[in-house]
Amino acid sequence: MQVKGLQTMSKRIDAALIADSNRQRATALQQDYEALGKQLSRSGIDIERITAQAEAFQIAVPSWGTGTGGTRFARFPGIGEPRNIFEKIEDCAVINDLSRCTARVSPHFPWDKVDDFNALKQHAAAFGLSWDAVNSNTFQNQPGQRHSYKYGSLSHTAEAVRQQAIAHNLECIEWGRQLGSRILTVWIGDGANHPGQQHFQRAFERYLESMAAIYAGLPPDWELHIEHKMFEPAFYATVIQDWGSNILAAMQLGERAKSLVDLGHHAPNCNIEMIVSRLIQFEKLGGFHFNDSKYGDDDLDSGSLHPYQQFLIFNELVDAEYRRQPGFAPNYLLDQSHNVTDPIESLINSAIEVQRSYIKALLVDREALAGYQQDNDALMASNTLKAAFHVDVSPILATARLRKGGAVDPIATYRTAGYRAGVAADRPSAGGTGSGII
Ligand SMILES: [Mn+2]
Repeated sequence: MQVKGLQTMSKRIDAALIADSNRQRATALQQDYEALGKQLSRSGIDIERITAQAEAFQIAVPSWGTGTGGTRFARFPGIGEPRNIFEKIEDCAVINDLSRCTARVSPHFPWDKVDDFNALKQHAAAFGLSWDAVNSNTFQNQPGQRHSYKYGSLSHTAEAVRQQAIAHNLECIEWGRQLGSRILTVWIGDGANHPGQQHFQRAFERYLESMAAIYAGLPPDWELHIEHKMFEPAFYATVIQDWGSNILAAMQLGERAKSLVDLGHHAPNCNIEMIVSRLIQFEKLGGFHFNDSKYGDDDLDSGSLHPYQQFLIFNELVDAEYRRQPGFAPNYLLDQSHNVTDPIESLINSAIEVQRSYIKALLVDREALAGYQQDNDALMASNTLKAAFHVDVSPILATARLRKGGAVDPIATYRTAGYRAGVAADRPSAGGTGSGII
């Protein structure tokens, strides 16, 4: 189906349409960029150096984020939702073509399992995309599965269930290896809904034993990332409940086992940036699942509620980067559930909001901050962070996109292209419930 702005063969957004959209915004952007450049130069900051870092910034998108999510109560499908990993890749290409900071996709198995992984790898490469962390799934039963995960997976009391869950993680590594990934991320739903239901220590011992078997199956250049979550689906206790259990498991398993921080998986008001600092210090920060939340694991768009918290996290990350902290190479991924927005628009927005936090953190006057910390000048230390946070770096982000062939205004350009309506005809609703809350 021919739709304005869409190339019929690949459904990619026409580069000419992006260029035309950019042309309309070029003069205003140039003026804003020059003004910001002058403002930053008064603080001794070269805007070109910052823009180069914006151009280098990358955050992966989750394959499962391209469909409309849902809640525990219902899911309201959007139009033209991708029905399989090949169509998800098409949507991820749109996100990257416009934002130019999301060239990697994180698959979730067995949802994204295919017969020919080489064909999938080539399909993604044709869109300029490669593969991020692979994610296993032992938090729900799959068709034809022999043993149920109703009472757990890697920590289950029954040996046969644990072996089945281990085998699934090992096949995820193999599929990821074929795609060119180098990280396996493991999150389990194991836990208890009732006091007394589970022996805390024995469950954790069984989990560690299972994870050791998975760790032993990692290729030498791979990392194993452990994701904790305070509650859900187990509402009384989860086996990997918090960053404490997480780092204990990572330390027990070995050097290439690291902790993953999902922003929504902590207790309310938790000081996440301090947890990040601790993980950095002990070389156990594997990476992030970025999202935002107000009450729990809400999986809302990154930076939509707590942009200052996200900035403070990046303040720790940039600090570690500048200090050349050993073992510091965290992986960035979005993990969101889009219930009321077009997932493509939310993922574009969110990737840029995370990039924005990174760029603002680069503007912190670290020498001044260290001085205020040394002198116990709490107010000026805080103001030093706020001064960077309050700078509107939008012209830097837009210029970085422009220079890499992306869109100055990605959302407006996406809407002008009419992509969603264009793919809707080829993608009748599958009627499935999918998933998104993990
Ligand atoms: Mn997550």
